[in-house]
Amino acid sequence: MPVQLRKLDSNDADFNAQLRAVLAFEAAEDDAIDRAAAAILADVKARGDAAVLEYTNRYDQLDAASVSALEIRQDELHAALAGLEPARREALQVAADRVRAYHERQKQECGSDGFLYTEDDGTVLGQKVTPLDRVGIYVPGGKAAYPSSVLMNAIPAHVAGVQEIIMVVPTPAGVKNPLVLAAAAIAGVSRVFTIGGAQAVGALAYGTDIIPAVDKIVGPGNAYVAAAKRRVFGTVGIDMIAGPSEILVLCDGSTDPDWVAMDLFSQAEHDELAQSILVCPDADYIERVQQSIDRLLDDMPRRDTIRTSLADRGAMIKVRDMNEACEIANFIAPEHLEISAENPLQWSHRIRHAGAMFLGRFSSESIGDYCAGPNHVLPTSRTARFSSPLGVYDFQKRSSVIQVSEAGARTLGQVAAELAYGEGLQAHARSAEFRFK
Ligand code: HSO
Ligand code: ZN
Repeated sequence: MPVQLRKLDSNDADFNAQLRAVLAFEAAEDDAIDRAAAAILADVKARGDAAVLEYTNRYDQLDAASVSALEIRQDELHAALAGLEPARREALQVAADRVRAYHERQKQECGSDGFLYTEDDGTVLGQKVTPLDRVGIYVPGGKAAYPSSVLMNAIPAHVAGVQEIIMVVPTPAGVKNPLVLAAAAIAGVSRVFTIGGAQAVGALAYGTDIIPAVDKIVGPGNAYVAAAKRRVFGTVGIDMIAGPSEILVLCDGSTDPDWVAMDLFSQAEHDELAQSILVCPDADYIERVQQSIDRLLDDMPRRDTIRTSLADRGAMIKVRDMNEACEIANFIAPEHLEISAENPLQWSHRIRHAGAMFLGRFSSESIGDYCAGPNHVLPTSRTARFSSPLGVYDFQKRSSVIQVSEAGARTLGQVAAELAYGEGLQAHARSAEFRFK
């Protein structure tokens, strides 16, 4: 059964409205789910391990005797790694090494050392960068259990210098994913618990006797996990609430249309709600990509998911030229942007908003998903306008450093006191004045 993607043309009078309709996505904020998550969190906060154990046994069909029994020890993680088929083990190792190398570079170049400078009168000012002490990584256990995401979440934390990385992964009916365990072994995860859902988020946020409270929780999860993460934000940090994954391909018409079709599939196979869009100035080429889609789709094991995603959320947009294609990309601010063109660098200079840019026809998003090195946890749903890929900086924080010299206490103290009187804050003013009067 073929699938027709929606076709848009930037020349149409109501193009902007059509484009907004394509992009519209209402995150299902379900009150019932939010209330259920809130109740579980409150129970975990009140009863700790007993509540975590009850929910886990109930929802994951287990009969563990204690939360300790839900911990997977390091030797089991390493056994999972050793048990992998050699080619897969090697691939996992190569991916981990490349992700680590990229994030090491990010650590060096994003100011992890902070700074200090001294003013003429001896006052010293600076910024100190420190890693978080302990973070939690949520790994989904259902249809979207991605070992590559274990690497992408844990490695930057490890590179940032986080001392303890606690991973949680639900194991319905006790089924453990060996590749997920192996990835945890490679990525430097400290402890793993087979718990999930809102109860896992609660355990990580509040801590129990057995599960240590963390400072930040990262990683994707289902609607209950998302609701629980929203609710514990403030008690702990969170990374983001990710929406469905997206790809935008800007193509000048010079790439094999089969390649582009498969790139659109690669995002669509994640989820019925995933979004794949092609933007191209050449109407004939758009038609050829549609033909490739028709020819290639039936061979895909996940064709049903791909078909639904492309039919409901996919689009092909005919534009005047590549300049206009870049403007549309900036408006969409896609999670993944492929610039499949003869001179991708030239066009990339025009792009301001994209989670990750894949330049040139050889850069498939899938290579970035696994092993190019940059992180695959990226801002979705147009949030690339204001946020960045998950990185080492998400596992660090900054403290300001102020050391006022005796001379500085006079000059700066006068300024401070003047402003404090202006705000009616006598103690502030006197506190500054004591040091020079
Ligand atoms: N494209 C996904 C990441 C992923 N793909 C994991 C395969 N495995 C979101 O960026
Ligand atoms: Zn992917």
